[in-house]
Amino acid sequence: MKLILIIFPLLFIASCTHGPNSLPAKSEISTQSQNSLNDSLFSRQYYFRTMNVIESFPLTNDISGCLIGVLERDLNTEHHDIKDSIIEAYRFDDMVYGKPRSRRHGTQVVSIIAAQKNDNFGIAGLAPECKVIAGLFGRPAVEGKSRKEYLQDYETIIEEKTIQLIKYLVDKGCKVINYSFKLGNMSSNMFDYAIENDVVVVLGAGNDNKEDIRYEKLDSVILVVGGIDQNNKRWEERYEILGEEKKGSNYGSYIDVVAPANNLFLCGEASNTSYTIRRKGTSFSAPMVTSLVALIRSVRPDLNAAQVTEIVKQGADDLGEKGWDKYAGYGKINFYKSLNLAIAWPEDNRDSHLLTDNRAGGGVRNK
Ligand SMILES: [Ca+2]
Ligand SMILES: [Ca+2]
Repeated sequence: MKLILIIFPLLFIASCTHGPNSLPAKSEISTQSQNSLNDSLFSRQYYFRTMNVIESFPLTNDISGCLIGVLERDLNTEHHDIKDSIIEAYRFDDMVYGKPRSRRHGTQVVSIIAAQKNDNFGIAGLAPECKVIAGLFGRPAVEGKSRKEYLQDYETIIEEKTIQLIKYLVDKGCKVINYSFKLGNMSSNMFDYAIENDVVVVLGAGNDNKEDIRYEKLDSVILVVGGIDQNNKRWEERYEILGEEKKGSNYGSYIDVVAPANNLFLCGEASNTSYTIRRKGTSFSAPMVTSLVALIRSVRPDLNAAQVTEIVKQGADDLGEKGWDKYAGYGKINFYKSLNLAIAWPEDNRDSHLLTDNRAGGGVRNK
């Protein structure tokens, strides 16, 4: 069984200095310290340390954040920790929204990127300096359809809606788009409009603990993110449902980089002050990379998508066998190293600094 626990507001009040009725006044919000943040659950956000995020704070102090697009089913736009970061949530008239459960995944994903930082409350996002536009594809309407017909049509409809949402987010000016869903049988071309318009797309590799060859068709500018655990090993574990089913990060020739995928404390959908604990999956690794891409594009808006993705890979900390490998890609993302690389990236002859897929002494990526 999935270990999903929701901390409802009462429990949250008991565990935090500030409950929902005692939110900090603006004047109480202290300036950011070099080593820590005052968010109540910050001590549980181990990935700020393991991805060198804290060291990178001085590099992004005065940025004007770029726009981030997030594709989701739905989300809780009123959650206290993320509401100020979401400037729009686009919904279709002909899709179904509204069940609280359908808002869980989106709320969690957005909170990794955009939760308010250093506000004495909840968690800190990795890029709250940037604003989010959520493109929400909901669920297809079921009226008049059998379950079989619904399932047959599901991917076709979601693919069509995803293409429309990508165009919407790109035309709105988003510089990076997060897609924390399975590619399934949907076309790898559905991201083409983003690529043609120099927008970086970030995908989670999936949680099936296998090589999923469908990802091999993706354009090389798309970043595919695998998941690791707190010990820098590929995230992998066993659930016991109807016997034994193994779950873990997918892997293969398409993995670009990895980021933490387990034991994550995230905003919840149950109320505007709820949090979910110990969440897991590559759905949450992807928005960590999306956050880094957004910060890079904010400090260097002149760089193109290929250069930005290169900076993410070059700054990564190699894991496992030397060089690129199919489990860790180029390694674990490192905010401090990649943001420093971005700041130092030359303004002219930039393409001459692009890496090929051959790293000295390392493996060769097949994509
Ligand atoms: Ca917060
Ligand atoms: Ca490696």
